[in-house]
Amino acid sequence: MNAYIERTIASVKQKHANEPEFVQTIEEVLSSLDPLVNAHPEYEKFDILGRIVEPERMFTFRVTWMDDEGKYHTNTGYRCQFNGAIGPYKGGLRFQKNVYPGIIKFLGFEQIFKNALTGLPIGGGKGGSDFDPTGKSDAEIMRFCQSFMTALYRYIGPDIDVPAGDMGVGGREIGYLFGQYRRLKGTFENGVLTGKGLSYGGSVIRPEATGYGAVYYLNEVLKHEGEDIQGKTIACAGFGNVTWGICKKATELGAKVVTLSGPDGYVYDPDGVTTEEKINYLLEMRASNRNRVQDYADKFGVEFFPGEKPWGRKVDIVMPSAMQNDVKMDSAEKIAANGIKYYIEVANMPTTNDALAFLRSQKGMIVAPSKAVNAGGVGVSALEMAQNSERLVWTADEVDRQLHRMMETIHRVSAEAAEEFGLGYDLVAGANIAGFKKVATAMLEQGVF
Ligand code: 2IT
Repeated sequence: MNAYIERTIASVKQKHANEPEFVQTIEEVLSSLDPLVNAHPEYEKFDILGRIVEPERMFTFRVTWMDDEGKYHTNTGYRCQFNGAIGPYKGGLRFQKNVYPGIIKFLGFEQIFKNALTGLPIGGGKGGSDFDPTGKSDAEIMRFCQSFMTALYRYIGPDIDVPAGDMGVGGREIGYLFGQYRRLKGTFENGVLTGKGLSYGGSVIRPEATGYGAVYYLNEVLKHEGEDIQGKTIACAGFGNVTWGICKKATELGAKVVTLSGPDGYVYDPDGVTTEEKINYLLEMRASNRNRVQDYADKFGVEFFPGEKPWGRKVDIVMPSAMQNDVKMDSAEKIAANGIKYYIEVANMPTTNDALAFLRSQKGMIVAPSKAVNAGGVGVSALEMAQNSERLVWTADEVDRQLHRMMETIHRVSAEAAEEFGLGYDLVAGANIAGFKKVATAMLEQGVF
């Protein structure tokens, strides 16, 4: 490997030994960049790698809130403004009890390159809190969001940093966060957040965008292989917003999602999550805050596998769409043994690095990386920002058309970047190279700081 890359990885490993997820993404991205860094000695001269692995700014803040019994609780809030070379920092907020700096940094780092791949002017950022929304009442969620925004509002803005949702943060939370921002600022700056409700500046298709975009990307891969999506079976994970969008679009195109998962296990529905009733039930399951996928099996009379993951199922396409490190070596071996041809990552970093390397080395298997596949979500967030700044509203057809084109372009640009360096149809390396190159160019042109 290029010596400058090796030195950068070694120094991140040493400095962030207690943040394994961050080290993992750094190793994954940087090790793809060998041919690019070899071809660009100016990267080392101006220390692009050393600079890009260091957040421009990252801070924590205190979030104290009152529960329904009048008891006070204090959580930690985070915002990482990782890289602003190509646009205002942009990225979601994650509310989950396991949130700590290593999670925020890995998500922020991935976000830089994902956002660059959208082709739109957005930098990389991420934030969140170790607040656990499970079992909280609506009033508790509101008070938490108000306290969170009270601490954060001075440091964000439509041209500074534009948060959105991620796990634990959906339309309801964005509404409370925006209400508090507006109350504190005294201006109607709705471009400060995306994923808003339609009544105050949200974009149509934003809730569907990540899942729709993932299926559009999948469709490009299938076209490249001369195959049709019609009739294909898909194993998904989770049952949240992203998986919901995949089920909707897959159904529309004649494919079917046959597995869903949760912390309690997975369900197998051989008929697919294809009816309106089933697809809508995913929303109900999420809104119930129970975080149990067994509810789906009970309701629709399908099999539930407690404590298991769906990756041993023989399907046409695997789309891990739940969370980081969901697919480890043991699951990867099952996927390979089943002869599955399409491994399409959806969640941020859903595969451990050893499992990812193993899958990429399988002959005939096509692996697509999440930072490309799930970029339609943040891409439509950028379209929401554009509508807000123009003070107008686009139609669903217009947004969907732009999303579709964006995903085609991301797939093409990734494939071309890999091809340029003689790597063949390597979508993982291609996405890393194309995303990185755009940000590095902007950094070089703006001088050293
Ligand atoms: O991981 C992601 O790209 C998101 N959670 C969406 C970020 C956004 O700004 O819409």
